[in-house]
Amino acid sequence: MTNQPSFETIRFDVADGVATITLNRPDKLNALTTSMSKELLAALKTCASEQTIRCVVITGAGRGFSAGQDLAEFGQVTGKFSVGDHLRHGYNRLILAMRALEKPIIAKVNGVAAGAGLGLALAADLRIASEKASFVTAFIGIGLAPDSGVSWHLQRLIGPARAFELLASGRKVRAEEALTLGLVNQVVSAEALDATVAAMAGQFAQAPTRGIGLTKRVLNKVTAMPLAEALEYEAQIQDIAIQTDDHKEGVQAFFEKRPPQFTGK
Ligand code: LHQ
Repeated sequence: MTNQPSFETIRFDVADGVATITLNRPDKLNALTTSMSKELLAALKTCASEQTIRCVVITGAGRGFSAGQDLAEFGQVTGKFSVGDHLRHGYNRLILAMRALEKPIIAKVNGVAAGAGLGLALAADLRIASEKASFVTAFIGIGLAPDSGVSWHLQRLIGPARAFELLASGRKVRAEEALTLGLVNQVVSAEALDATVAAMAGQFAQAPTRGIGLTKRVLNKVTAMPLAEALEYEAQIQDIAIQTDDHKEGVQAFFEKRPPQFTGK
């Protein structure tokens, strides 16, 4: 990739097919501002359009992943402000862009993920957490209901009763409990987090990207379908997947008894 966009509130680094987006307001635990949401959306657009990017990692600088909406910025709004519009123009677009990105997204959860920051972590395809990570729904702490897709993702991941308990109490869930609940895929020591995620992202960057993208498309779609429709949708998507170069390469490599060389096409 030649022209990497430059940002103020996030870092955007691309190397070896992996784009790493780092929320970069460490003094405020990477609390999300309007400019940060805009920059995140722009970075995700680049991830979608740039063919050489085959995996995305989202993480936070410093000791937090993200403490959610920056409450100082939010506190400054006056006049005819609509929180609904704030969500529609900001977090809703961001969460939808993450789900629509047909490339794997790993949330590297280095520290606390709260409110809309939790929303970002949950909208990723996988969550790898440091033992120092924690998860706080946070909305109820300021008298609010969930937003940023947290209601939708949380109850699918851990079930409605557990989701309700976490949303209604706002209590902090530490990494080990998050693993037991199914909120994260893996917990590793803080020292091992970078290497664990780098190894996983490196594997995804060599994987059949279109097949992974279509997998994501199927999972997104079938969740709202009855079985018969889901089966039909799978059949339609498989008609697309079977045309990819990586499918042909996978079958050929199998018969030639060699490791496949996937190009992501
Ligand atoms: C913060 C924040 C923060 C600003 C820590 N903002 N500075 C959408 C639309 C509209 C409205 C509202 O919301 C939403 C979606 C949402 O995200 S709602 C949820 C918003 N987030 C929260 O309510 C979480 C507030 N933060 C906390 O509860 C704690 O900070 C957590 C549990 C995340 C971490 O606790 P600690 O590890 O003890 O850190 P800390 O509280 O000491 O924070 C460190 C610094 O970060 C501190 O600044 P300072 O200058 O005093 O060192 C905090 O003020 C700042 N910070 N969260 N959301």
